[in-house]
Amino acid sequence: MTELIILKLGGSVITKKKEDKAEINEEVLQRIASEISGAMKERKVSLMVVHGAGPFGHVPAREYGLDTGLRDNRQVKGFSITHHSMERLNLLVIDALRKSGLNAIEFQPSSVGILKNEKLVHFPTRALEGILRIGLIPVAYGDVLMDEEKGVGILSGDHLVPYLAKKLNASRVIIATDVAGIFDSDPKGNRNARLIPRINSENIGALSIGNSTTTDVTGGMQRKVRELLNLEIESEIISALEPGLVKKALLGERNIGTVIRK
Ligand code: ATP
Ligand code: IP8
Repeated sequence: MTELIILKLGGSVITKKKEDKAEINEEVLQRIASEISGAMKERKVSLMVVHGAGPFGHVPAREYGLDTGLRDNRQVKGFSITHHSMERLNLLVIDALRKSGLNAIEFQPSSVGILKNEKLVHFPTRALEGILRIGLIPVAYGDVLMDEEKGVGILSGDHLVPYLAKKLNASRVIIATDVAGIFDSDPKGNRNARLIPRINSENIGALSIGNSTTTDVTGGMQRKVRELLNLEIESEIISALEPGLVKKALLGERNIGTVIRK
């Protein structure tokens, strides 16, 4: 297989997460899609996209308490509502990618994945490998899943990305979000926060990394960094709000955000 890149599009970029509204940022999403398309014309790589949820997933998941396990029947309805909302978002992302000429297709996590105590323990990838091999771009997302211990649970895109990167032997992971990378403290709360160009197991302890400032049931930035630090593959957190950076990252440019490597 050609070199594989996994690109995570953060919910804070593609949706109105700041306003807690289940709507997409249409212009930003279309601009990112055209950057991906531009990069794919210049460089032959396989690409898998995973996108986050923003309010499409986090708001109903919180409302129905899906992040704390299955306790009553009302949550079964919540499962269906949350998943359906994620499918709507997924379709909008795929529409944007297809409009830019990319052959993107949905890859639905809840129909194949199983969690155990919030950890992904089963996610068959044979179909995914075939899809990538013929040049399609599978687009997965954070979703509600069966959880063998808790009944139901939330699979964050931030958990799925490192899992797949390892299993599919990706060469690079790019996490596109709404800030320029990881700062020594949340840049949204501290104007003097400093961008940290590289994070490893030695300097992580000195940084104050928080959750998201909006509704987020999966642990926000803190979890992203923790998950990526455990990965043997290099990853980089970049801003997708700055035009051009997604394209640069896909073309192989490094050190444009925060590079994470154990
Ligand atoms: P989603 O989880 O919906 O896909 P996302 O991945 O785009 O969304 P968040 O999980 O909301 O993004 O994480 C991004 C947010 O993390 C930033 O908007 C910022 O406010 C917050 N954050 C907290 N601490 C830090 C830090 N030390 N450095 C950078 N961002 C931080
Ligand atoms: O935004 C969360 O995915 P994430 C998925 O990638 C749901 O953490 C359903 C809340």
